[in-house]
Amino acid sequence: MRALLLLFLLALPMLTDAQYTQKLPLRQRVEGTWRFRKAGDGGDAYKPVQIPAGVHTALLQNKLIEDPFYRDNEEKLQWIEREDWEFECEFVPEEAVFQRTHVQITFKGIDTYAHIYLNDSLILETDNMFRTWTAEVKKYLKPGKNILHFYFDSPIKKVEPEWKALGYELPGSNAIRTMTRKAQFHYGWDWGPRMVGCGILKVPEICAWDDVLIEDTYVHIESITPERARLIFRVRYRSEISGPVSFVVLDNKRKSIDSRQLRPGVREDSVIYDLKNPKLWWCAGLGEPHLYDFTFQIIKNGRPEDQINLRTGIRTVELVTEKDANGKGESFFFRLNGVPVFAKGANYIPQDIFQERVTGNHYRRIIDDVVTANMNMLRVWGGGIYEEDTFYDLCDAKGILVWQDFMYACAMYPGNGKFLKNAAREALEQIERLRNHPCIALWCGNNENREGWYHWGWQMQFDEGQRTQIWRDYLLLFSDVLQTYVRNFANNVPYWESSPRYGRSNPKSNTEGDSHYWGVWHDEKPFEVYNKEVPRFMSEYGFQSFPEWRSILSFTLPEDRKLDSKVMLAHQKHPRGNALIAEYMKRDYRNPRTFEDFVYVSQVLQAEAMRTGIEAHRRNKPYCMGTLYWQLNDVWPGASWAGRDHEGRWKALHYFVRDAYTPLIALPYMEDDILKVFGVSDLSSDSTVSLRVRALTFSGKILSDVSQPEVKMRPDSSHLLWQGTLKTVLNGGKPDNAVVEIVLTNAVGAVVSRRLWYAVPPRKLNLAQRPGVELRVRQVDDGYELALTTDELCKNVLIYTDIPGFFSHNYFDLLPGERRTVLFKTERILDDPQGAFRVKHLAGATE
Ligand code: BMA
Repeated sequence: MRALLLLFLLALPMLTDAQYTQKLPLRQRVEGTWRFRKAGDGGDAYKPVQIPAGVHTALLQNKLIEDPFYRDNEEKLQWIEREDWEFECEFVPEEAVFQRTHVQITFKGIDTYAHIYLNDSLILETDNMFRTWTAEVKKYLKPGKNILHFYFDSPIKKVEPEWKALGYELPGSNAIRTMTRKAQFHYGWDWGPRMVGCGILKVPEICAWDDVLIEDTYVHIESITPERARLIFRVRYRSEISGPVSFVVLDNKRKSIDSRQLRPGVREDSVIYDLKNPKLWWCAGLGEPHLYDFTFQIIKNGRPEDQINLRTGIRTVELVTEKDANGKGESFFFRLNGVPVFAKGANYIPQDIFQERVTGNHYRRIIDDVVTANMNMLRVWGGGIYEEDTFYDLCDAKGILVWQDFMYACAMYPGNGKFLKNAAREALEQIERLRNHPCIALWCGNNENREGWYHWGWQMQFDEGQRTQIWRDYLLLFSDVLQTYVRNFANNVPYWESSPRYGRSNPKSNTEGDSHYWGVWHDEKPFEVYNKEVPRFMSEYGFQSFPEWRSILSFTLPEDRKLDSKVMLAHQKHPRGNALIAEYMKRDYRNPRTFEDFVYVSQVLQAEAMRTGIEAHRRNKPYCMGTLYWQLNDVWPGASWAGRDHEGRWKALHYFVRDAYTPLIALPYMEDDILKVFGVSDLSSDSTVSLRVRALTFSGKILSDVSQPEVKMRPDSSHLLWQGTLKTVLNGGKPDNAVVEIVLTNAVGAVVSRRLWYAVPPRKLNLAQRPGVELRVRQVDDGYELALTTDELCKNVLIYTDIPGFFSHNYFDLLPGERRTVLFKTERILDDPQGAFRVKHLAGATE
C-alpha cells in the first residue's frame, strides 16, 4: 500500500504536467492528401493538389492549363468560371483530438460558394470569401481516415437566377460581381485579368477543446496619459463549466490577476490593465512604432484553460474634419497621438490575382519597399481583399498607417436581407480581426460607389422607384450598418462612408473630404493641373506605365513585343490606356526609338506625373494633408498605374517617390517666370538646413550659384525658402541647355534632399545623344558597386542587366563631372561584371 502511494506521489508531478498542456485547446492544420476535379467528371478525374489552391492554381499545378499570365492565355481560361469544382482531403486526425469534448473545424479563405462535407455529412454551406466558417464536427469525425469534401458552385452560374430576378441591372462594370461577397477584382479590372475562380485559399484548422475556448480578445484603449495607459482586455469565450477562474494578463514586465466566475455558454467579460509610462506607437517619420506583447490566460486550478498571445500598440488616431475658419471648406487629416500626420503613401491592391501564391516573403518585400520609399500610409482598396494578418503585423511593426476600405468598389450593391446579413457578419468579423492592430487608421465604406451614383450617369437607367430603392440600399449598408459597427466595435478608429467624398466634377472636392483626382489621365489634362487642383487629402490620382522590360519578357514572345500586338493589348486593361500614354508622351518627349524605349519612356513619364502631384500636395500643406497615389503594386504583369510591378521590380516611379517623400525637402515650382523653392518639413521638431540653388549647362558650366546657410524649417510646415527670376537663375544660359540643382544639407553637411529641375519639357532639351558615360563595376559584399560618370548631362539613366538583383538607384539624371555610385544587390557572382550591365538614357532612347 505504502509502495503504491509512493508510486502515485512520484507520478503526480508528471501527471500534472501532462494535464497542464492537455487542458489547452489543441489547434492544428488539416494536413492530408488533397485532390480536386471538375464536378461531374468521374472518380478517376481527381488530380492531386497542394492546398492552399484555387481552381486556377490547382489546374496549373497539374499542368492542365498553361500559365494564365502568359501571352493571351487569360482569354482561353474563361471557361473555368462556369464550371463547378470539387476538392477533397483525406486526413487522419491525431488521436489526442478524440479525447476532447469538442472538435471543430475552422475555414478561412473559402472562395466562395461551397458545400462542405465531412465523411458525407454536410457540415457547412458558405457564401462569403471574407468570412470565417466554423463547424462542430465531433460527431462526424472518426479515428483513422476521414474525408473532407468541398463542392464549389460556379460563382457565375450560382447567382445568375438571382441577378435576373432583381428586375434591373445594378450599375458597375461586370456588375454580376456585386451579387457575390468575393474579391471584386477577380471579375477583371482596368489593371488586371478576369479570373473568377473558386477554391481553398487557406488551410483549414482543427480545434479540439474541453472546458473553455477563447474566441476573441480585444485590447480596448480606454485612456492614455504619459504616466498610464488604461487598457481593457475584453474577451469572448465559450465555456462548458462554471466556477471560479483567474483572468491573467502578462506582458514582459508584469502580471495581473483578476478573479472571475465562469458561466457556461458564449460569454463576454473584461479586465482592466494599467500600463505604466506607456510607450506610444508612432507611424514612420514621427517616431518608433512601439509594440507591446501580451498574453491573456484563463486559469483554473493553476492550469491555463486557454490562452491567446497578442501584440498591439498604444495610440490614438482621429480623422479631423473641422470647418475652416473662413467657412470655405473643411479639413481632412489624421491625428496620431494628438499630432497631425501628413499622409504619404499609395493605394495598395492584392499582390497576385491568385492570393494563395502570395507568401510571407512577398509581404516582407513589399512593406520594406513601402518603408524605403518614405511612406507612412497605405490604402487597402475596396475592390481587393481584407489583407492577411501578416500584412497588418508588418504595418504595425514598421509604422505604416492603414486606410482600410470595406470590400466594395465602383458599383451599387444589392440590399436584400440575406445580402445585408452576410455583409454585416463579414464587417463584424473583419473589424474584430483587425482591431488590435495600431496601424488601422480608418475604416472606409467603399471605393467610388457614391461618386459613381452621382456622377457616372448610373441613375439614368432607372425609374424613380428603382432609384429610391438602390439608394436606400446604399445608405442602409454604408451609412448605417458599417458605420454603426465601426463606431461600436472598431476600437475608436474613425469611419468614412465612401472614398472620395466628392468627385472631380464637384468644386467641393477641393475644399472638403478626400478626393480622387483623375483629370490627369481620364480627362487628358496636363500634369501641371495637379498644381491647381489641390484637395484636402488626395486619396487617388495616377498615371499608367508599362512594367519593367524583363517583366514584359516573361509573358511575351519576341513577336509580341509591340505596343499594339494582341498579347500586349491583352495586358493593357484600360480601353484608352495606350492612346493616353502615347498622347501624354508626345506632349513632353520625343519619339521613342523602339518598343523597349517606349516602355522606358512610359515609366519616366509616369514618374514625372506623380512627382508633380506629390510636390503640389506637399507644398500645399497643411491645406492638403495627404497624398496616396494610385497604385503601389500589381496583380499581374501588365500596363498599369503601379510604381512597383508584379514581379516586385521598381519602376521609375518608385525611385522618384522615395525622393519625393523624404521628410525634409526643397521643392521647385515656377510661377510667372519666377522659380520658387519651397521647404517642406514633416518632422515634429525644428530643423536647420542649408539651401543651395545652382544652375549649370549640360556640359557643366556654372551659370549661377546661390547658397542660404542656416535656414530654419519649422516642424510640420511648408514655406517659401527662396525665389529668383528664371532669368537671374539661368544667368545668360539657355533653358534648353540648363539644369537647376536644388540641394538641402543638414547641420552636419549631409544631403537631405536633392532635386534637379529644368525650365522646359524634356523634348525641348538639347541633350547630347552620346554623352561620355563611363560605368565602372566593382564587387562588394552584397553585390556590385557601379560607379558612373559623364562629361555631358545624361538624363534618366537606366542601368539594366539580365542578372536578378536590385539597383539602389535608377532613372536618375547624371550631371557632368558628378560621380554616382549605385549598388546592385545580388547573390550571383558574375564572371564578367563589367560586361553585365548596360545603360539607357533619354537622349539615346528617343529620336
Ligand atoms: C480608381 C480606382 C480603381 C481604378 C483606378 C484607375 O478610381 O478606384 O477603380 O482601377 O481608378 O482607373
